[in-house]
Amino acid sequence: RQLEQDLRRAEERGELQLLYQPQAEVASGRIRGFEALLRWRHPERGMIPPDLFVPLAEASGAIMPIGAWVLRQACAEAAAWPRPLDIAVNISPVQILHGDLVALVTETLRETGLDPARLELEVTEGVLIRDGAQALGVLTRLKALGVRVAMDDFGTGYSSLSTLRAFPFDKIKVDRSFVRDLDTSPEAAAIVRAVLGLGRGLGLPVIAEGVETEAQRQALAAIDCAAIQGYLIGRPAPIGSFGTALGRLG
Ligand code: G
Ligand code: G
Ligand code: MN
Ligand code: NA
Repeated sequence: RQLEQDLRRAEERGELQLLYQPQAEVASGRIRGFEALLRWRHPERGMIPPDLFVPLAEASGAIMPIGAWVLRQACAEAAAWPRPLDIAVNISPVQILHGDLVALVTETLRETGLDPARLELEVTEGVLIRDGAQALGVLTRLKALGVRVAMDDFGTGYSSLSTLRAFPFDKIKVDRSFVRDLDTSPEAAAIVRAVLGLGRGLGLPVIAEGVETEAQRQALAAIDCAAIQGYLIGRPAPIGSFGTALGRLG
């Protein structure tokens, strides 16, 4: 309860922070973009992970101002990068079902001057199941703005295949649970291969999340997975720590 009240004021007190995690091409190692990941530095409790406070914020409605802050902050920072790399932002189902996300994105792109083609919105499939018609309308209008939509945590939901067919996604992010077991479990490897085949068939790029080891990277390269994200490439960190990569690569 106290945490919920603190959360309402976290944004105006400057306690929210975005970390960035690089996304890279497998073959060249070249960084192509970053995913923005939200952190809350609570004055007494220290760093509170999003797994803990995002659900709270969704239940209380605080996710609306917080989500708006995340989008604005990520777009404003990306617009100032020396290279026009992609920026991926996680969107809560609550923002899709209860807010005017299309107006928010429109306004944020206008205010920050970010090229819409650089912005990728990450959506999990729960929202699509809860209210498919509303979600389809929002995603379609978002895409009309020129931004891309990625399906996050792919493979963990109930209806991934039909969801992919029914909604206008631009990218598939393979959940890290499959990547974790890639070099030890033939079943996990078969699933990742199947997702890559699905992506090829649908014309959608696939990125593997949670790549932690060189063995996993090589296993992915061997099955023609083109893009990866994970601790092997870089942990989520303040954008300043990628200064060289930002200036040198892209
Ligand atoms: O950064 P970390 O790996 O701890 O993220 C844990 C979870 O929190 C992930 O599911 C991630 O998608 C989610 N998350 C991180 N940042 C944001 C954000 O800005 N908005 C929303 N809605 N979820 C986020
Ligand atoms: O659900 P989403 O994909 O947005 O979640 C991203 C989360 O995954 C973040 O909390 C991030 O810190 C975490 N993450 C990113 N890379 C790795 C990794 O290589 N291993 C593990 N275990 N977690 C990772
Ligand atoms: Mn994500
Ligand atoms: Na994920």
